[in-house]
Amino acid sequence: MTYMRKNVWQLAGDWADPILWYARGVKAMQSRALNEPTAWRFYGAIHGIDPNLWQQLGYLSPADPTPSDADVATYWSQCQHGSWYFLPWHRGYLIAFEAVIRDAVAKLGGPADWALPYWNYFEPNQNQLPPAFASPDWPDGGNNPLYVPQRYGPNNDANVLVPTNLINLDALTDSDFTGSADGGSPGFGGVDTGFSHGGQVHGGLETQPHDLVHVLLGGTDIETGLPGLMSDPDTAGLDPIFWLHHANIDRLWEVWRENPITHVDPSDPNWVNGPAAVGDRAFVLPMPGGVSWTYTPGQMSSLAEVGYTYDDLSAPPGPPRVIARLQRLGVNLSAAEKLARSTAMAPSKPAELLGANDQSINLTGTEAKTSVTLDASVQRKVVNSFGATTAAAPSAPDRIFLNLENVRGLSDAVAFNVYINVPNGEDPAKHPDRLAGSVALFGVRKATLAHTQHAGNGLTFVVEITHVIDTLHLAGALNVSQLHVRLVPLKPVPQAAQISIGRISVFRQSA
Ligand SMILES: [Cu+2]
Repeated sequence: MTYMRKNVWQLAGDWADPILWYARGVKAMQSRALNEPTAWRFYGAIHGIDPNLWQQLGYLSPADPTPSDADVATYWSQCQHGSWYFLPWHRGYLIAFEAVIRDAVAKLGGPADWALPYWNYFEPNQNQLPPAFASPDWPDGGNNPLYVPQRYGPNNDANVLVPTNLINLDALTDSDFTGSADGGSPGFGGVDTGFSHGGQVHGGLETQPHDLVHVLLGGTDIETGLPGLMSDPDTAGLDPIFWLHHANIDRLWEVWRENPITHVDPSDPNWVNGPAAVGDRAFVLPMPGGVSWTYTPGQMSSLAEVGYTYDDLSAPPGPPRVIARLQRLGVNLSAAEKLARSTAMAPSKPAELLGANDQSINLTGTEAKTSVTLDASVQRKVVNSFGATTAAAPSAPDRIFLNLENVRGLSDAVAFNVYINVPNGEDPAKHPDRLAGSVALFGVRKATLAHTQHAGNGLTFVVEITHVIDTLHLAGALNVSQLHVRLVPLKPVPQAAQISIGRISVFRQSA
């Protein structure tokens, strides 16, 4: 039996069977007490829990029966972020959750082959929150189990949608699953870590679109300053839309793997066997009927083996980013394809620091600015890498990455655009060619508080700025001593969020 996960916007109606039965399954899970492993809130706590925040949001009360210490230690606070386990851990989480819902659906007389729909916000006219999640009412009467009031959207006005200009699928063209935390590409799937409930450097697909979508949907309650459920990893699993967002991220993993020549999952035993093989916590989830399921990342590598698929695994339209780049730099299509392939097959090179700003900066209000001073000798290597690309003998110039290091703060619901070299006094919004990328601080609060795994080091976000550097090169403006960086939040950042960026650095990585 292969279960089929379908596009939520292409079902037969707002309340077509897969979504109506999802709502009924969610309601069944919500009716279970907190200490039952297949309860809705138990499942949310597997992703993450902050008891204070849950209480403030009305999801925890002193009257709740607490699970045993053993259950808490085995199951709760397990989600993997900032790690090459991000994708496989969440795949298992979706599989187990889907089994729990399917079991509830079957017991209510619903379809035995029920599968979780996904939300592909990249599709034209499908970036609005699906209607079944937006209404307080539903066909069965009473409160809609899919509705939560704590979703504030990108403008904090409860219009919940994903602005498509802020998200992209660039990660799909990264040929390496595993990246490095040395300032270069963090890879498609993330960096090599142990068990990582909140790692420091987010991987490519995790940063974009995963983190952005979380924060854009969740937003902040402007009256209380509390995050929307989706904005914080400690509350995200409580929102029924979480599962449709993650099904889409999971689908994108499979879309990436559809290019089997250069896009392969890690073969390193530490990835394949997971953290339990080296004595750390196992990936283990409650299944229906009191069963507990332990899984490894290697077991998540094949959709055929886990028994489900998606109704659409097509790659996004247009040439892969790496080929489009080479063409823009004057390489013809067939040479670009050949070069992109040989580059993808080669092991990735270590990154080299090109420059950094000289002090930490705070991000409050509507903008923060800083300058990155470039090292002249390293810069010469970048310029030379462009010079080596000729039509007759093409080679791939360096890729350039901007790192926002040790980002700390108390609010995850902050997203901002990063611009490079916008002329002084001009509105960055009028210079889209200088937009390096968009970043959302999903997980920053946890990573800032000293009692957590990384003892307050904050998060590091890696933004590829190759396309902006190419633009400067083509305009003959690459040979400069400094890059000017402007961070422009989507909404003014309150002082109370205490967002700071320890260092902004720029790295080169040769092909
Ligand atoms: Cu997530």
